[in-house]
Amino acid sequence: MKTVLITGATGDVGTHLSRELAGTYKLRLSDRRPLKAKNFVKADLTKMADALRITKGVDAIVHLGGYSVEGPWDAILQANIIACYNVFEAARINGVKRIVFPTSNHATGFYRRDQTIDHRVYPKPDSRYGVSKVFGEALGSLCADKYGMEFLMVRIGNVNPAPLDKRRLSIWISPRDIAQLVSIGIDHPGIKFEIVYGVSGNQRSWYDNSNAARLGYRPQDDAEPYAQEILAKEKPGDNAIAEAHQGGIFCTAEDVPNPAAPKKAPRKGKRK
Ligand code: 15L
Repeated sequence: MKTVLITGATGDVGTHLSRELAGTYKLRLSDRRPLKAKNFVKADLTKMADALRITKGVDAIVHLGGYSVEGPWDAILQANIIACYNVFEAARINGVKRIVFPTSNHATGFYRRDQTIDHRVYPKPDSRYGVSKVFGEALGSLCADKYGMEFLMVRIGNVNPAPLDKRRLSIWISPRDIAQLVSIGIDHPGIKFEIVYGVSGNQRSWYDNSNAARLGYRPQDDAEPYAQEILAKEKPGDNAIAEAHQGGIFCTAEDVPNPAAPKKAPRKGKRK
């Protein structure tokens, strides 16, 4: 059984993947935040020493750790650029060849919704966050060409048990479908550097995901059965730029609420 490191294991996607992949691989889970699990190792990946320690002796890495939405530049720089560099470099030093990198639909979020894009389009990030994902893709490409490392870049839409809104009807991916794609990334023998879209088989998809199909991806889910209920609830949007582009509000917002951020403690002495 392969030993697989999952960074960012306490996040939403990390939690889904740890559950879905538990019987298939020997998982080593890691995060900055604590997790009560025997196979957990705490690490701050902005520190190279931590990256070196947790990547030792694994067969593959699923590097989910990072800042997962638009936010302040320093947070993105530390979590998505410095930490990503440390993980890829630590993998190279420790001889770990295979990395699955969850990039994002926000690496290409400034493509319009009336366009269908495939894995060969040039990036059009919609945010600093999107730029940081393009950095990860570029660094992976360098490591593949220069050092013979192997990467599956999964431009994830939105992982959830069910799609959340109209935009997500086009980019949703179910937990079992993302697990299938990640398994392809870990096990497919021929991968050098590949980009795929992390979406289920959605009828409203904006992606030509033929590269994923070529690697054997057969999504089991489709957002369409949820469409009627979601569209009935959806109010017409008043942000024309967000509505026209695949990245939605990431195209205009300077900050998108980070569901993973620790809650602020209430100020002392403040009355209710
Ligand atoms: C992402 O890349 C984020 O990580 C996730 O939290 C969602 O916001 C998702 O994109 C999305 O576009 O819905």
